[in-house]
Amino acid sequence: KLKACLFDLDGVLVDTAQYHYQAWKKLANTLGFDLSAQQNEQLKGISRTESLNKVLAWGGLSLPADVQVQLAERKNAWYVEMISAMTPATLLPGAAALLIELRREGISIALGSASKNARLILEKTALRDYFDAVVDGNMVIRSKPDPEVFLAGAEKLRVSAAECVVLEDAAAGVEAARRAGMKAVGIGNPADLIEADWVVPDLAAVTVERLDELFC
Ligand code: G16
Ligand code: MG
Repeated sequence: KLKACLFDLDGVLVDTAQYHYQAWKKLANTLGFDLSAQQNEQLKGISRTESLNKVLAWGGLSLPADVQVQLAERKNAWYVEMISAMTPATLLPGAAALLIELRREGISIALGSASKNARLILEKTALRDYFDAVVDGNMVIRSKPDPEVFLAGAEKLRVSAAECVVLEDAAAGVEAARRAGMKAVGIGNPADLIEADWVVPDLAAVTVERLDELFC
């Protein structure tokens, strides 16, 4: 039975996946190459360092560690500038309505994000108070597709994995949910999220009743 929902942040509740893409693209462009939307798909849900490693590999670059640190910082500064302009109006369709319905129905809510900027986004969008627990990129060692972030969320909520649904836009996040033994709702294109139990275009299609049906 459904007891808890664990939300990914970027690309599920807020459209920051676009900002990540813009910032990585800008970084790639300054290094003399470009990034495709298909390549960006592979950056979703993975950590900043792992993302940089992929981007540099696509550009055929191998750079010293200190330069890599500077590049990751530069990308993050552009990204933070973009998220700093966010407001409570910048939520994705259906996000607020679903959080309100979950609270009303007594379903616990946790955040399971790979981002080290998650707290800033929650603050800017006034989302923090919806969450009974927050697990972000500062609190886990292994990033998605490792299940650590979601298992830590379930533990904080004191629910078992089998009672949880994860809402994720990234293939790596859907895989993390499956490996945690949780149901996974994919947000986005079914072709990118083949491992999900159910794929929807956005949270507007999700209700507590539909989530309950995943457990039948
Ligand atoms: C997000 C994004 C990833 C990003 C990661 C780290 O995770 O999907 O693309 O690389 O966070 O973000 P930061 O550089 O802000 O620490 P999620 O799990 O919220 O989708
Ligand atoms: Mg995401």
